[in-house]
Amino acid sequence: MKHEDLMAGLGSGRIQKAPENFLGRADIETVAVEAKKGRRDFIRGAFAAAAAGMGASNGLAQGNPVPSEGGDTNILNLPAHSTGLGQGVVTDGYGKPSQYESNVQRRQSPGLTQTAQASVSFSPLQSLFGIITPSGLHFERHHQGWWDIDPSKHRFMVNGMVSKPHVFTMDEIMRLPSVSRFHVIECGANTAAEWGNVAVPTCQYTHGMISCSEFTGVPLITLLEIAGADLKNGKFVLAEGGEGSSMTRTIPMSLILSGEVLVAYGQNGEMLRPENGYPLRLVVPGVQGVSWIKYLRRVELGDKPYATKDEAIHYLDLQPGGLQRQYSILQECKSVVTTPSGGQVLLDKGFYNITGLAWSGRGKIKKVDVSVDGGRNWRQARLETPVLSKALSRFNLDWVWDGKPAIIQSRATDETGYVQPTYKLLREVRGTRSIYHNNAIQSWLVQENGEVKNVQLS
Ligand SMILES: Nc1nc2c(c(=O)[nH]1)N[C@H]1C(S)=C(S)[C@@H](COP(=O)(O)O)O[C@H]1N2
Ligand SMILES: [Mo]
Repeated sequence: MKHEDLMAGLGSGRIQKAPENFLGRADIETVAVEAKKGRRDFIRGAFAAAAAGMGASNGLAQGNPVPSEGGDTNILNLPAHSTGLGQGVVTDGYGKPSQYESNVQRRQSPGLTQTAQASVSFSPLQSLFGIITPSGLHFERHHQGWWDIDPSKHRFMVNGMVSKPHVFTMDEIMRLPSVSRFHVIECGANTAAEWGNVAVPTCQYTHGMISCSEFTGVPLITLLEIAGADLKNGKFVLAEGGEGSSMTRTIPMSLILSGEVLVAYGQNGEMLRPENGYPLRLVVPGVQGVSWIKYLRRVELGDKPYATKDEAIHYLDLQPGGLQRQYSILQECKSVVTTPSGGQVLLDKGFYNITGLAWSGRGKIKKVDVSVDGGRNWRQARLETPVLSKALSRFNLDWVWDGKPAIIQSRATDETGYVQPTYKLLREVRGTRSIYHNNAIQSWLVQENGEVKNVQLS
């Protein structure tokens, strides 16, 4: 984009935020109740009502505009913060976001499940920058509720095909040589609702079961070696969670031998959050979220896959011919445009920064192409640094909206050359009745009135 174009566009390109930025908790509950009664269109209606009722309270300048006749008091008069005394240090021993950002929240999808202990909350992707998910906005997936476990009593056992079975305390683990790495975790069921057709209105709900953090911990291989693991005959590790869900997953030894799998206690520079497995969780880069066992209490080394309940009857991919695919643990290359995205409203013609996220369970992102005409023409987006393996990557692209309908898509390619598929291509192979591993290209329709809608192209 040329400098003159940018300057000409200043003052235009305003965006109204997606409705979850101003839907209150009570509104969400009403939506959930109505959805339970089978009123599927109610969700959409509630979002529309919230959008219509949005006032200046959301902290946007468009609710507090610069008067065209001049004389803007916001620049002419000195505000209190320019003349008075601010607040002192340690007003809050653990800082919080601004009061004007209080609607940036992880949220439960209205009507998705009736039990909060066996549910999901989605990260507000449309409100985040860069690649790191603030820990308080990390998505959550619990099968049996979350706990805040006393680390002094937490134990981690290594047994199975090992010569010296060992029970570690947290102190022991945290004394060992540690590594810190940035990785993305995506639930295998991310975007699950969209397999058959468009189901949810905004990218928080289409793609929000994903988060990216810096994790700190000890490579699992180190702990196995301390326990005298039989690395010649041991081919699989069973990892077990400590809370009531008895979440157990088989991890192939090949992933562990590379040193990539971590027994982690740190997340974004501090201890893990209780919702994310405090005090110990498994980090399995590139692999679907369910294998990232939280409240990790045991690993067992064995010589074959364990076919646990969460591998034999859940987390299967139903194929078009009726067969079930098992152990499809890798998260393939995928991307999503987070702005403009569903529920947002473009208020002007003119310059917009198209931005989004891309990732691959196979390694680094090589490039992201963006289309604004439903896939006829593509332009390569700018990949922002750092571009890390098995982590989120941020892309940006300049765009001038001419006020006509536009269909915005992103298509990611990873370093292995794998290209993110269209819905048409994915459904040819996988059918429409799957739950997991939907990595299709997402389409957002910008309508002439500026409203952005979730659509699927056939
Ligand atoms: N112990 C335990 N570990 C677990 C789960 C669980 O319910 N219990 N859920 C799994 C699933 S399905 C996902 S997607 C991730 C979610 O991790 P998060 O809640 O930190 O986002 O944790 C996995 N590990
Ligand atoms: Mo998950």
